[in-house]
Amino acid sequence: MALTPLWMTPSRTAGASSGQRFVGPVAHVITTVGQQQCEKECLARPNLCKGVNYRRKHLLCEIVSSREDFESNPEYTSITVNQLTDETNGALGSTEDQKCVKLASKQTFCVKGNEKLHHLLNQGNYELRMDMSDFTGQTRYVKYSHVDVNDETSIYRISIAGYSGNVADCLSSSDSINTLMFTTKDQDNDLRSTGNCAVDFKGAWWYKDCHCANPNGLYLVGNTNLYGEGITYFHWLTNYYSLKTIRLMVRRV
Ligand SMILES: [Ca+2]
Repeated sequence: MALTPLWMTPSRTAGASSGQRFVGPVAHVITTVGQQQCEKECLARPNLCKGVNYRRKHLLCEIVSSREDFESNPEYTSITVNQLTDETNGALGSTEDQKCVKLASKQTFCVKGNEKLHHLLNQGNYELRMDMSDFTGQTRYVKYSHVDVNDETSIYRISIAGYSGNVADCLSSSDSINTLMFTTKDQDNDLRSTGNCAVDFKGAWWYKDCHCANPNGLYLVGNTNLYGEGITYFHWLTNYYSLKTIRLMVRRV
């Protein structure tokens, strides 16, 4: 695994506050973590992570992607589900690429966070594919023949159906995320009355009470005793195993 130490020197990882910000697609945002954990998250993803922008004040860790990783399956467009509000202080969506989506009509919409996803999916019928891998080289996938994400006024309510795959369904079964709104650390839209799932499980997602899959969880590298806080997929390796990768992709059908 080739690592470039320069990316991880403290002066660069503190880029957001020092003005040496990494620019590029944000592959992953982790909230309420320390800087050390943030750097570990990047080091654990040598093929994906170009560097991190860490915001001490907000304990916000932004994993900036080296773009190539997203081009391995040309049939699909990789998607990132984002925080809703941190963008206003510059933590997200700081580049044209993050803010804008080019539509088939050649128009370009420049929008924030999940609004971009909404505009992309709004162009037609899209399917969703989620590829997963563990640390022993095994892979699993699930596919949904329909996915749509409504706009900000609906708090990015998701519509998902038509499961197939080689591991049990986590997104449209009894643990369905269908019709749920998006929850972040500072926007509690989940169905858990006693707390915020994004805070409890260190992610940002369409949480119910709380999750069967946690694609934006912490990169805890395999077995963990932090229940459900990792990048988990319950029906494959339970909530006590943090996967190596979960990649969300969409394709127009
Ligand atoms: Ca709640």
